[in-house]
Amino acid sequence: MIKLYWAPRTRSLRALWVLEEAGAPYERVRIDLAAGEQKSAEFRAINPMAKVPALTDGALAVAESGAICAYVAEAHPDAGLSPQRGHPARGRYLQWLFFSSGCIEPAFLTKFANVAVDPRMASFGDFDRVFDVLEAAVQPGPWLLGEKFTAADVMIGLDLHFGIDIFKLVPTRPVFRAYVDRCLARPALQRAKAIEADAV
Ligand SMILES: N[C@@H](CCC(=O)N[C@@H](CS)C(=O)NCC(=O)O)C(=O)O
Repeated sequence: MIKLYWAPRTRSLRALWVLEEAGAPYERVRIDLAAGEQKSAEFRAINPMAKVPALTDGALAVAESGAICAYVAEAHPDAGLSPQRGHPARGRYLQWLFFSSGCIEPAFLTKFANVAVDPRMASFGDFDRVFDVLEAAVQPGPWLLGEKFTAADVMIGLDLHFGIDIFKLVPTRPVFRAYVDRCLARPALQRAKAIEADAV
């Protein structure tokens, strides 16, 4: 059975959400970050980066929330969270899965740190380009790939939710607001948030 190593109010929410969407049984193992449990040798054997989330499934271990989303989607094809190999939508699906760590997170970080980066050198170009491109991607809706919700919406939906509602880094645009609200209305995300809320 899948074991999710997680902590509340972290990027673990991505993993909780995708697992709830998949509807598959999983066990949660809470890592106490304040107590430094992420640095234990036991946990580092699962994620040498000493960060949550991380997941095991028998002998398999995977960390990085985007990779966890991809793994869960492929391990549970019946949930329809990823286009099959060879499907034309698979290219964009992979692109948006990787866009979070490749473009959105570094764009957030440079904005937080108020650091100017040459757009030709920065993996994300510049902050406005990232969110202009995302706006065009979510505009047709309801999801990134159209009618079908996928694991890529877990990554992008939470980035936009956090960027707009929590960090207040991304100016609210009507298209983003509507997309984030659709994400927040999903029962699986509500269950994931309830799991977090119950964890004191
Ligand atoms: N790139 C990783 C980032 C994971 C990450 O930064 N996790 C933070 C919580 S959001 C963490 O475990 N921090 C504890 C620490 O670094 O000691 C992912 O997407 O999963």
